Amino acid sequence: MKQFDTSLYFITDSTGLTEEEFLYRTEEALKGGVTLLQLREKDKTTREYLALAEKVHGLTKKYGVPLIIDDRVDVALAVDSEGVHLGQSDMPIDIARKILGSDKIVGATAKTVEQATEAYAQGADYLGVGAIYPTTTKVKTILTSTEMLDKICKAVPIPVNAIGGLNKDNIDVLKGIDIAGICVVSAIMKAADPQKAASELKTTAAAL
Ligand code: TZP
Ligand code: MG
Repeated sequence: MKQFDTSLYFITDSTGLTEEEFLYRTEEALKGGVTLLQLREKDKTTREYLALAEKVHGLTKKYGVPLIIDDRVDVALAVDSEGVHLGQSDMPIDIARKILGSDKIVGATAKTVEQATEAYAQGADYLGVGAIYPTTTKVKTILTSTEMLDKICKAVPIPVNAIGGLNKDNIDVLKGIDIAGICVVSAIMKAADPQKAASELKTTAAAL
């Protein structure tokens, strides 16, 4: 049975880190209580992505947290991750669903109600919506208003997460919007103490 909790969804970024530091920070985040973890690599070769995914999956299994692989259905299948996350220019959701079957988590990025309802109709299990704030994380994205986030939450019955520039001091703008959780990269990855950052974010997000 597919079970997942998107309340504190941590998306990794290994940019500028040694593998040892990256894995250490990732494990600290897991210790801090992240509920879902996405491995997101944009510049690695397939072989490098696979090797890192195997290592990260070892960590996520230790903490009972589902692993989502960004962009790559083949890498997700190869490491038997719990799911995959697909953007608007990645493999279409319905095709990924066909390949992965009903037990895997398939997440989608949506910036409009139309994209959200289409992703849901094609079998997406959750949506990531943003960027809510400008972000310094390597990403080609445009800002999405909290009004649009609210509309998307009302348009689909699956969990919707907010993403983009979020940290414990600015997520109050999400109050009153029916999100299932928040996705963060820098707020944990670049924190002086990723474990503490994750645990504080979890408390703050839970109070929204
Ligand atoms: N999609 C929209 S914003 C973003 C992605 C992957 C990056 C979020 O990173 P950060 O560091 O939490 O702003
Ligand atoms: Mg993508």
